[in-house]
Amino acid sequence: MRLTYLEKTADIAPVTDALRRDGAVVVTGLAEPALIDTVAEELRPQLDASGLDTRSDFNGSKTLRTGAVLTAAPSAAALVDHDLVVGVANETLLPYCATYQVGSMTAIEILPGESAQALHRDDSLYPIEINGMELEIGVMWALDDFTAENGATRIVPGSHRFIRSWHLPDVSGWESAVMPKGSVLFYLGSTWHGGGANRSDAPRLGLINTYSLGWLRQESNQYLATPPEVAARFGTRLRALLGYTAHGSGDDQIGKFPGNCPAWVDVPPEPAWRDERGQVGSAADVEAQAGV
Ligand SMILES: O=C(O)CCC(=O)C(=O)O
Repeated sequence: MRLTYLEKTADIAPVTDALRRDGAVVVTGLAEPALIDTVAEELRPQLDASGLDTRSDFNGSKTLRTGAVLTAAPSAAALVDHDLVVGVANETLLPYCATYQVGSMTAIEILPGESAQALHRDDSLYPIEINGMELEIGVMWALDDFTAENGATRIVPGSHRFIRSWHLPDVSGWESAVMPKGSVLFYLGSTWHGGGANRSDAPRLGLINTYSLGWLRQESNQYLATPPEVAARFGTRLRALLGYTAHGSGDDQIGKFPGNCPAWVDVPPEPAWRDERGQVGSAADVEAQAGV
């Protein structure tokens, strides 16, 4: 199985279909180069200040990482809240939740000489697996050209169908998500993937945003990464995505907040994000079933 590449004009349906079928898909050239350059420039000081993490094998010792992306780079809002991303997340996650949320936002710069990151699945954070239910998706924006030499994300197409077992799966079928700057790689939380080795002489910068079911705890605390006074500068949909809204409705809300918060969203802008929880057995249902 090979990764599918779609044009930036692709609709939500073919992207979602390929994501569900293969566990990952690339849409090329989705964001304008000028926007990507601005995001990269805004991230630069925070990335440089972040320093190398020499303690973690997983994060790499020649890799810069920074969260609090929107605080450093407000222009990244256009990527986090992109219509295609939200459309694909709606299709993939809303069957299992009333609202979903940003789980993490991380700019990752793989420097020359870095070795390949261990392949992994992002949803192993959560100690449950429910057949057929995706807990999260990952969305990796290429802020540089991603090449096989500079550490393009490695993806194992089809690996979302691997069963979890005591034994590690055969992940030898990985493929580099080679894509020009401004492209985006979608992958399921259950898909095996990881950063590539950088054997080039230039860094590789990417921005990974994950989106997870709204009743799960966020991987990185977005209320601290983007505090209310910063979040309040962004639109309603993005604030809801950051978690400044409750999951569910009526008596079945999670994360509700009755106080004052400048970023709070009472009703998410997409109605489908908060359907009333189903109740069945009313007189109307009985009549409908009987075809009255
Ligand atoms: O940098 C990349 O291409 C992927 C990084 C990744 O998957 C991770 O750090 O969890």
